[in-house]
Amino acid sequence: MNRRLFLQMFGAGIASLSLPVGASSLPSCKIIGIGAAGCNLAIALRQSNILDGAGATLSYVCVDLGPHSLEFVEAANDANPALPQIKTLMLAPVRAGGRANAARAACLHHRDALAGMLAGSDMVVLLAGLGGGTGSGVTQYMALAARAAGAVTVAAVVTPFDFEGDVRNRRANDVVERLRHDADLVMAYSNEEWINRFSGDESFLDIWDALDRHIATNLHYVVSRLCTAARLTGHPFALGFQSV
Ligand SMILES: Nc1nc2c(ncn2[C@@H]2O[C@H](COP(=O)(O)OP(=O)(O)OP(=O)(O)O)[C@@H](O)[C@H]2O)c(=O)[nH]1
Ligand SMILES: [Mg+2]
Repeated sequence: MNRRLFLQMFGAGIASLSLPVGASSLPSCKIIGIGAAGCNLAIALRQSNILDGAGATLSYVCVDLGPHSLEFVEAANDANPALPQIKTLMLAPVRAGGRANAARAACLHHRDALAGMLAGSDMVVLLAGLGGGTGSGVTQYMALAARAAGAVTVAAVVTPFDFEGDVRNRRANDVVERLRHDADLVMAYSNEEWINRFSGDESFLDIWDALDRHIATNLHYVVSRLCTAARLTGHPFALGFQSV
């Protein structure tokens, strides 16, 4: 992990996280993929099995405003029926089409379904690509809703390439800043910085697959540390990430 990613992962404002779980039960961890990139990340995370040993009871759900990404999720469920099934929730039969406000409005319209989805979760992991409409709008809403539900909230988000333009990049950076206030831990990964690590011989898909694996490995670290501390102490605990 390079220094910048490390700082983004464990950076300013993240002094501690607490998870109110008794010693007798495993904490419940809800993994929520949002929008196209978030659905892809959730599918990859489930496929990797990497969180299975983290010490949490896992459940997966993918949220989008239209059917397209959710159809991929259903196909991934069908392709691997032995793995935990990812539930799907379509917030509205329309696409945000780059409009984060439309995505937030859709969340308000479906607020009861979203609150029901979060109820009883000790930990919520939000996965999304920022810069478009759905990931940007829904992730902000869900961070606040997860906090209101009393869950420790981790947001693992991807920011756009430079070629996607200033509007998308500014929107993504604004959302990252807001998440730093509204979520307990923000893991922000830049597609632009990630692609610059590669020589140029690799395909786009290989590069994104590698990023999926990198995010999954980091999430395993975060979720298992939270769960181990909960198991050992049996009462609310602090992870003690230091602000830098
Ligand atoms: N790492 C990674 N990044 C992705 C992937 N798909 C999209 N992105 C990035 O995520 C950003 C958001 O894209 P989407 O996820 O398609 O957008 P959305 O959240 O569905 O929003 P709208 O469709 O605009 O409502 C893009 O600008 C890309 O930079 C993916 O599979 N992996
Ligand atoms: Mg989309």
